[in-house]
Amino acid sequence: MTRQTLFAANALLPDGWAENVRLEVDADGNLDQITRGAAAGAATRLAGPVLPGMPNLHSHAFQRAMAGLAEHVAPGSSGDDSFWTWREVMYRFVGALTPEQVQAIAAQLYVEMLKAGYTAVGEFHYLHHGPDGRPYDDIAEMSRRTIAAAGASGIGITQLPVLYSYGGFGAEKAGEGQRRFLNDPNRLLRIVEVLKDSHEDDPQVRIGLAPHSLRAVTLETLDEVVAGLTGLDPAAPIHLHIAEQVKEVEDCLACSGRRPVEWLLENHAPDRRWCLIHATHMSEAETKGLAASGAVAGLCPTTEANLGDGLFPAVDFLAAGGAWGIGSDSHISVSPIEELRWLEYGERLARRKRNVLAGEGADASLGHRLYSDALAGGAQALGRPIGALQVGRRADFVVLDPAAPVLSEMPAARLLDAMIFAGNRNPVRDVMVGGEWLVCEGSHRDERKVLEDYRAVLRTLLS
Ligand code: NGQ
Ligand code: ZN
Repeated sequence: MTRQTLFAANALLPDGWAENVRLEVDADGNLDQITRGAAAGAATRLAGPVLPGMPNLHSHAFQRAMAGLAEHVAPGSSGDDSFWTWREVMYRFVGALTPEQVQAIAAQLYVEMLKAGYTAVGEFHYLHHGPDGRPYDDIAEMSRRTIAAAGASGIGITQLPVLYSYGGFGAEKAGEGQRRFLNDPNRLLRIVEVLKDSHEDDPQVRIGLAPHSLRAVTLETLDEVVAGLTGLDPAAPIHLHIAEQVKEVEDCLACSGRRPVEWLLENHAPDRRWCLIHATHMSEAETKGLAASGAVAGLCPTTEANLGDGLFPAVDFLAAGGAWGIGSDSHISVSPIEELRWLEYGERLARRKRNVLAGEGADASLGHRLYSDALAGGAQALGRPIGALQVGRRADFVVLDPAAPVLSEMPAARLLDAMIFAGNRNPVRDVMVGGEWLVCEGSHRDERKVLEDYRAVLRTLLS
């Protein structure tokens, strides 16, 4: 890659919108100089307002291919569908997926993410083994597939191989539908190690780890795997699903006498390395405790709505200064706009108020607050230098379409409000990741071929 000099009439810098900004990108794809009030000179002029690309901190890539297939009443469920019946559908779907299919699905998903303005993904990856539960010859085969899809599409990836050992609280035996997921801490750490070796020098890849949920591990295996990861990389991200469903809270209470977040805070002191996915059901004390811990709350509002989880206590968590970011999780929607919009709309509907998450300041832009919080939390959770137009970070950014009707004549201070709350058309025009242009005028460089492969996979899966 050669050095690039770019010029934006408007760019969202860490302290807000700035005019006439020159962005210099070095040969490694990092921002190495940013000048406000600059002259365009010979720089490449960007077509519209420029935003840092959004990190997508929670993805189960394979689920993209089942989006829409669980939106009818499941036979035999007597109309009483829930998260738990959806999970059965998902387990059946996952039963026969091959590594090639997973790669093709992930490639399609990552292209869609880039076109929507996500420039990095946290892949919470638990589909490790063959359909009979036996590991592939290469223990990290499946993880390599999502990393390869990310590499080909150009999106940055934090691969989080998942520790899944049990079927429920109290070391309950895992079920048939979970056999492709299972590892003990040793084997999981081996996956982490081989992936780290393969991607040591790649600035687009970070390796962390994810205990699936408190349902799938015990205190001992959680300790063991976290200690092992810390030995390999003391700052590596650790993600964990927590307190998503009421039944999960009840089972945790029955087993340990503690609620899930309470249990984790007491037994494992999560810190800034941690990202707690969902954390939907928290008491006031848990909400304050999680905010104070420095861990990121990984919110996935469209999936949480789709699965009937409940509402995350966003008002209290934000008031307590908690860090948070967004993920598209099951990918029934792949749009940072929709995640941020529904985080706010959930609160409006529940409270019958408006501009609920805007925070302090009479003229505060709600859109700006949501977008910048999610950038910071997302970057922290993915453990990569992303999420800001700032020297030393990756050159990951999105150029908005100046011709998008909802953005017309909008002053910079209202751009993010309009983008998030006032339209359905994707306003992303161009996307650069790590100094490479991946999306130009709304199209990804490989989208045709990627879609063709994805269609072929779906034909097989649905026949
Ligand atoms: C997952 N997804 O691992 O894909 C989960 C469902 C579970 C979400 N929680 C399975 N959204 O939690 O057991
Ligand atoms: Zn998840």
